[in-house]
Amino acid sequence: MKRGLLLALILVLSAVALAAPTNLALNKEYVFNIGAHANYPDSGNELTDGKYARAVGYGDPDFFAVLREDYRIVVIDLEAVYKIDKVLCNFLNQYDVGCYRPSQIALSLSEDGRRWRSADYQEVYEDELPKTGTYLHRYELDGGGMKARYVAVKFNCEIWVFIDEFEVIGDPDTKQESTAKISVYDIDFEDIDFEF
Ligand SMILES: [Ca+2]
Repeated sequence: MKRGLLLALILVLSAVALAAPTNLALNKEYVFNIGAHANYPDSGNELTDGKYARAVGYGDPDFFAVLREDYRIVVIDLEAVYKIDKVLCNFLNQYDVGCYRPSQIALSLSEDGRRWRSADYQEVYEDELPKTGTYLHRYELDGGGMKARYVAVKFNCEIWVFIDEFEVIGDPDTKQESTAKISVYDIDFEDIDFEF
C-alpha cells in the first residue's frame, strides 16, 4: 500500500474511533439525594468508576445499595456540555432477598444545573419480568441528543436497590466548554423536572 493511502486510511479510522459512542460519565462526580446504605456502601465513586459486578448476586463488592424511602435522585456532572444520546442504568434483581430493579425511572437534563428538561420516563410492570431468579436489568434512557452537563436520574426503591454502574453515552466530539458556575453539590433536587 502506498504511504499516502495508508496515512489517509489511518486518518479515516481515527475519525471513526473518535466519533464512537463513549461513556461520558466515566470517573465523573455525582451526588445522591440520599446516599448508599451502610451495609452495602458506595466505597468511592462506584457509580461511575467503570467497574461492573462480575458475579450476579448482591454479595459482589462492585454493587452498592440503597434501601426504601420511596425514591432516589442522582446527578452526574459531566464537567462540560455534550449531546446526550442515552443513559444506561444497571440494577440487580434477586427476588429471594428483596432486591428489585426500580419499576419507575426518569431522566432529566440541564446545561447550567438550574433549568432542567425532562428527557425520558420508563415504567416496567411486574408481569413483564421474571418473578424468580437472579439477573441484571439494564434501563436504557433516551437523551434525545439534548445538550447537557448535568444528568439527573430518579428511580423508585421498593426495598433494596443494588447498582453497579450508570453510563452516559454520547459523542465526545460534541463537547462544549461549560460556563456554569454551580457545583454538583449545590444542585437543588427540588428544581429538577421529572415525569414522576
Ligand atoms: Ca461501578
